[in-house]
Amino acid sequence: MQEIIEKLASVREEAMSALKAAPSVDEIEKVRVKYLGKKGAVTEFLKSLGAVDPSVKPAVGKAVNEARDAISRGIDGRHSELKRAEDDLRFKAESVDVTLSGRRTVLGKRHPLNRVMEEVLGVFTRMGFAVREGPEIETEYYNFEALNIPKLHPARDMQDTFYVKDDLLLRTHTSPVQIRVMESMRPPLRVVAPGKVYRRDADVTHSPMFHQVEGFMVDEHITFADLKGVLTVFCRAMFGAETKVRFRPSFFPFTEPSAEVDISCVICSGKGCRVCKSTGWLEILGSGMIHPEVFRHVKYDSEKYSGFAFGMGIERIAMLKYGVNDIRLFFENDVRFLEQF
Ligand code: 2U9
Repeated sequence: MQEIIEKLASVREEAMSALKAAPSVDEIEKVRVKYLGKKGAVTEFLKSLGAVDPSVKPAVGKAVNEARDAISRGIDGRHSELKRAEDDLRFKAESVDVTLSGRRTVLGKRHPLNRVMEEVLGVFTRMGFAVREGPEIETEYYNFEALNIPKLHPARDMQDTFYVKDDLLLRTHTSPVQIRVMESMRPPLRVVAPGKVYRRDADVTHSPMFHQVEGFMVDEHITFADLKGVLTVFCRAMFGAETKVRFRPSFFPFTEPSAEVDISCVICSGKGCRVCKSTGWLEILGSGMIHPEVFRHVKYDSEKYSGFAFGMGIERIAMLKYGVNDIRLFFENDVRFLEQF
C-alpha cells in the first residue's frame, strides 16, 4: 500500500508542477487529459482499485480521490491565473490617460463662393425677391431665342458655348430660369435665379464653370428709377454704406436700355490702384430694362408691363470682396486657401 501511496504522491506532484508551468489554456487541457482523462494517470489508479487488498482499499481510495481533487483545483487555479494575466495585459493596452487635454475637432467652413452667394441672395430676399432655380442643360430656345439673342450672335458659336448635342447646351447664364418663371406666372414678379453657368473661357479671371445670380422685377409702371434704387441698395449692403455707385450705358440683347453698374473701388475707395486700374471704379453688375422682344416670347403685354433685370458673376464679387487675384483658387480646394475665410 505504501508503494501505491508514494507513486500517487509523485504523480500528483508531477501534475501540479506541469500546471504551474502551463503557459496557456491549451496546455492546461493537455495536463487534464494526461492525469484526469479516461486513460489519465490518476484515472488508472482508480481503475486498479479493484485489485487492491480490501483492508487497505478505503485508505488508497481516499488518497486517489484527494489526488484527483487537488489536481482539479490546480487546473481551476491555473485557469484563473492565466485569465487575470490576460486581463491585466488588456486593461493596460486599453487604458487612457484621463488627465491628457482633449484633441480639438477640426471644423470645416463654408466655401467662400457659398458665403458670397448666400449674402447676395439674402440682400435680395430681404427686398422681397423670391429665389428660383432651373436646369443646367438647356435648349437653344430658353438660353438664346427667348432672350432675343439672334441666330448668328457670336455667343451662340461653338467657340463660346458648350453644346451637348444639336439643340442641347450647358446654359451660359441663368436667364432661362427667368423665362420659365414668366411662362408660368403673371406679374407682379420679383425673382432672383442663382446657379452654375458654363462658357468656353479660361484664364485668371474666367472659369469654364462659374456662378451667377440674375434677377428681375416685372410689374406695371416699373422704371429705370426702380432699377437704380434696388441695385444701389444691393451694392451698399454688399460693400458698405459709403460705397458710391454709378450707372454706365451698355448693350445686352435682352435689355434696352442697358447699363453696367460700377462701385467705388473697394481697395482704394476711389483714389486709384492696381485693382481698379487707376480708374477708382469696379464693374460688378450688368442691368437694363427688359426688352419688349423678351416679353413677346412669354406673351406678356409690353404696353402694360415693364421690368428691369440684372446679372452678376459670384466669383468676381468674391474676388473683389476678399482680394483674390486668381479665380482658379476657388476650385482647387486647397485648405490653406479655404481656411482664410
Ligand atoms: C430675362 C431678361 C433679362 C439679365 C441680365 C446682365 C444684364 C449681365 C452679366 C454679369 C456678369 C453676366 O455673369 S456675367 O458675365 N449679366 O450683364 N444680365 S441684364 O437680364 C435678363 C435676364 C432674364 C428674362
